[in-house]
Amino acid sequence: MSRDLVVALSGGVGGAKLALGLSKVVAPENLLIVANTGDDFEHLGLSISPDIDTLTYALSGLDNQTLGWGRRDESWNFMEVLATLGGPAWFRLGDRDLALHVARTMRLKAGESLSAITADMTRRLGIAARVLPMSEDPVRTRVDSDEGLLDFQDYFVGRQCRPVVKALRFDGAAAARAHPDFLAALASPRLRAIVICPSNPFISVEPILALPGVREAFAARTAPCVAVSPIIGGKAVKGPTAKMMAELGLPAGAASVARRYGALLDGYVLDAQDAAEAQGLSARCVTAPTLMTSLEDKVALARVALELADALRA
Ligand code: FO1
Repeated sequence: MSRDLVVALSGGVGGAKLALGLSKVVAPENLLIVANTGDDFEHLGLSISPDIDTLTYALSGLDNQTLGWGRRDESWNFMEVLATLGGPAWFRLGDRDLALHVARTMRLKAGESLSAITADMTRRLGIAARVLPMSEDPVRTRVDSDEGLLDFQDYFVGRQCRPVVKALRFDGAAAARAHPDFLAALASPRLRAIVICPSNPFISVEPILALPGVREAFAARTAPCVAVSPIIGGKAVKGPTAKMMAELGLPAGAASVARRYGALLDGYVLDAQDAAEAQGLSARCVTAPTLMTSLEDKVALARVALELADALRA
């Protein structure tokens, strides 16, 4: 049986970029992209799954590359009128983006599973790879901060990551079931590689790892796990990763993320700027350009990650 199945863990903008790169080099039937749902929340009566949305838009080429979230070619009439009616305007939903949230909410209320809805919507948007929510059960990241216990989007968008993070909680994770297709893929004899995308480890990857059975599945893996550093030159490409590391008392830098993942990692891809950080890491390290601006950058980095995994498996 040939080992051709790639399982990618993704959240946020960096994750979606590498997922797009992977989707160009791995046949769609061999690529499973597991999406973090810890950022999900209910807003305006809508069930919103930001990391699924960011993946969906990136993989379908509909993403707003300036904002990093939401759609390109967007209009904001709904938000404009909502504000005049006294509705909350802090979390911005574009007119076209809104349709996705309304359709998802309607189908969830009708009893359809999040994974079935996601499979149908990504298919309709021309995406061949599989985007799979990490769980069908609710998991909610909450931020224990100097401004109190905050829902994730309140911290991330409402307060623009300003509060000082003391701890993160993944409410519901202990009772949630990792999606069975995710666990099955990790245990598959077809598994070629697990790729942890350059997402924020704390808010995008650790909610996935917090699901019962996931860390055990990683420990029993029969194929290498490779992570791509979300830190370049000691700074996060986007978002609060570096700030969170400082506030959580972790040394800044790419090596700190690899140490955080610990024994889950067999390989680690760092940016050339951080080559010195590879010293002393147990994972096999390679350096490569990890800033992804063009599609070519994303494809090249995906190839580096998979080549490292293939070398580790040889
Ligand atoms: N991020 C913002 O910084 N401001 C927003 O108004 C905002 C709206 C939004 C709407 C839909 C969606 O799927 C994502 C949205 N995001 C927004 C990004 C979101 O908060 C993040 O993508 C994740 O939760 C963190 O990775």
